[in-house]
Amino acid sequence: MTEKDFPPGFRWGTATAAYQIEGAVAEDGRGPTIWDDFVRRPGAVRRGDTGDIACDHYHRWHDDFDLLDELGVNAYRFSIAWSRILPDGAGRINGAGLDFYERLTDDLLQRGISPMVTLYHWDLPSALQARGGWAARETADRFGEYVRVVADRLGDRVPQWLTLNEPYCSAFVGHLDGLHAPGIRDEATAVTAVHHLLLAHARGVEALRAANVVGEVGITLNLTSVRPASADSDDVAAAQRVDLFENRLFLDPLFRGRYPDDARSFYAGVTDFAFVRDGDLRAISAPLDFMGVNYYERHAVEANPADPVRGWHRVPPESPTITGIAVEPQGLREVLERVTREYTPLPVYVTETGLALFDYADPSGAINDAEREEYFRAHIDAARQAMHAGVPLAGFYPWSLMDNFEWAWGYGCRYGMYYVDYATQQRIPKRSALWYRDFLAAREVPRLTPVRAAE
Ligand code: IFM
Repeated sequence: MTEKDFPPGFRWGTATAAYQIEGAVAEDGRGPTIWDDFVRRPGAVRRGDTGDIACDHYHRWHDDFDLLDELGVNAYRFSIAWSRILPDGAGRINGAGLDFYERLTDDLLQRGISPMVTLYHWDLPSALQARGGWAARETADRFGEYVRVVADRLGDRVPQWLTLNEPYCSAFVGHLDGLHAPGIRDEATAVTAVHHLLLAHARGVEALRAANVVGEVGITLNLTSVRPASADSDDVAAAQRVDLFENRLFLDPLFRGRYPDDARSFYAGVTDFAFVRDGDLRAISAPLDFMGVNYYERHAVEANPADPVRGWHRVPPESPTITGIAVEPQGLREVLERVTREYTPLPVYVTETGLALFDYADPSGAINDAEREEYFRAHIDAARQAMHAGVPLAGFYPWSLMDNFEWAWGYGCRYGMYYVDYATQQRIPKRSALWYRDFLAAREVPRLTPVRAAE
């Protein structure tokens, strides 16, 4: 790869999320969230780990931003914890929460690092879960009100907003698999949550537009590359079903203003979609400025003879990583090209991609994550190929800046470029961080100047 491979202004970043790094869960007026509750459920998270302290980023954020400088990135994606702003999810505003995220934003801008702010990365305020959570339509309206409060404070300076991170996971991993908060296992609730999350996105976009924010507005979906295990018509049909709920159930409403034709038949025995009201899909498909893609998985699907109508099996990969999925950079190229070809000409950002490992410090203290270095190299190259095939790719944000609370895994696996020694909170650059630093230095990535509203 040469420096000519990526256009000037390309955003090279990295990403984190509030609950995974901040800690300080009871400080400065923060209210509880569904994750604070879920981690206390016996067996929900490995070893009973919690995000109570996590990387203590709430107190160490300035030193952590020095790591961004050290890497040489010109962009950084972080999320705002709704319950730091509105401890009860609605109503009373907590100024200390707004002050915290204002400090983060201003410090990044001063460093020439462009903030991309995610407004919802899975940490719903508990008070809203008590009123039905994502199964309740009102939660979308509460999200719009929260976004308006944030936009009033930061709308004059944040260059890029993401309404939601990975609504697939919020809806299905949280409400069907029960592996994430709120830990529900009910398919009708999960599909209802899909719609209310998309409606929340719509309310968030409306709030940002109404506040005349200077920044661009987008959403991040985790997309998978799904293919049939064979040309057999049953395998092809099974792959289409998986593609429905992993990809099209989100892409179609956002970019075509309708649910896919096969959604109603697939969910016929589960829900009649009565939760969709007039005007919802028009609002959900309101124009955006960019699209975020998180990519982790390409997989083959075969039919399940025991359930030919709804069933499917994931073909186990030949070389699974510790989370059971294979390293398949080709899949990143496929999902990026699909978004551009089938859905939208908007600029696309890879807002996450990364590899879980059991990293450890060797006797010299070095963390030799050669597999992660290779993962990033190969995925950047796949993204470059997609760009040369016509995808308007505008940025790349490897997951993650540092090891952090990996949801149901707790601290049991690591995704960071910086190793976190949780006993001391020391951050140590892994081999992948040193590689990314050198990769960016070779490209002389310029810092980005902030956009500001006219005084
Ligand atoms: O850690 C998560 C992140 O919060 C959302 N995307 C996937 C990552 C790795 O599992």
